Amino acid sequence: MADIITAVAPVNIAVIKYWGKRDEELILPLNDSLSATLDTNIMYAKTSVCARPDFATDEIWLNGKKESFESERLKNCLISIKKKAAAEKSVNNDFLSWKIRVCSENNFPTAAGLASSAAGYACLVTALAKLYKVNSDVSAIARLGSGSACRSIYGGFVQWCAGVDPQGVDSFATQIVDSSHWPEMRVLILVVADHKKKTSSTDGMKISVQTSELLKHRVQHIVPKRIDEIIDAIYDKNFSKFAEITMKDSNQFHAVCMDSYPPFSYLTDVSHTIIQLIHSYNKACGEVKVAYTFDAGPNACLYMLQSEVFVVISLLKHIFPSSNPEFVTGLTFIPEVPL
Ligand code: 2P0
Repeated sequence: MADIITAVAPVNIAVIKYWGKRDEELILPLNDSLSATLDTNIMYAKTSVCARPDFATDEIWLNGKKESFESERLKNCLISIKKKAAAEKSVNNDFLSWKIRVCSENNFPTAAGLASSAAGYACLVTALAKLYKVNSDVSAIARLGSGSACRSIYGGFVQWCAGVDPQGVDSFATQIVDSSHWPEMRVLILVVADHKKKTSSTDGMKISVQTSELLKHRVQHIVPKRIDEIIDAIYDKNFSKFAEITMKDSNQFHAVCMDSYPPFSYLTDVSHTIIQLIHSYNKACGEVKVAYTFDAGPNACLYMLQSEVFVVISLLKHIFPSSNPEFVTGLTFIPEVPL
């Protein structure tokens, strides 16, 4: 019997956003980005892989549905892992020539701006690395599946360095601190909508790179400074500084979407209500206690310290009475609140 290898990978939520590529094929970004990887207790991808000599073709099932293996991104990940395994001589050549079966599922809405491709490709590459016994860094290979996936390879706070090399040899993820550095940090996910988004991240980025002057300014003059500042805030556990940078970067990313031509928007009225609510809450507290950030979708991710969780959830239940928060305890618990 051939071994079935299973891996689990969490989503990551960027506080300095990746938006825009300098190379579409190699998935090389225009700017560094930085995120926190969430615990695997609620939102994760799970992938099983298996290689056998009697499989005629490579096959993949996503969330129970058979999909084509003809995606360039998928093939690039498999080829790159096999190349690494061959270079490391970690398995024999016969094993490398066998076809594989992949079965992957997410336990959260796919393509609704909840970093599903990040968790999915990080998980696939981790499972393949285990299958082929690759021990070195595989974040650059996860990047070939989906840019943000490289950050889900590591836990804690993770930076994806854009790099300068045209072939991307210096474009990979590194851990800034592990999750034990700031154990009081929490993320609350507010599910505003779970339907598929109209403009995919990949398409949206292309439009922004071609048309947005604000994106050019952001890449050259804003992000490098913000990366340094947020790393200092993380090292110092300075929540209000961390939160201010996080919110400003989310706002600038969505401003870039509106500055693109034709413009597109991922935020809904509910998203905007959440933004105003958090600013009102912070003002009432007299200091910044909660940060919002939105990816390519309307769902809000709120960063806060453990001490704020109870009161913030109470406030959300008051403002959005139909919401039904789920509480899950753990080191970094992530209550999911459908609004
Ligand atoms: C991020 N996003 O840093 C940003 C913020 C969305 C908004 O990374 O084309 O799915 O596969 O590299 O990784 C979403 O982009 O795009 C993303 P591809 P990806 O998390």
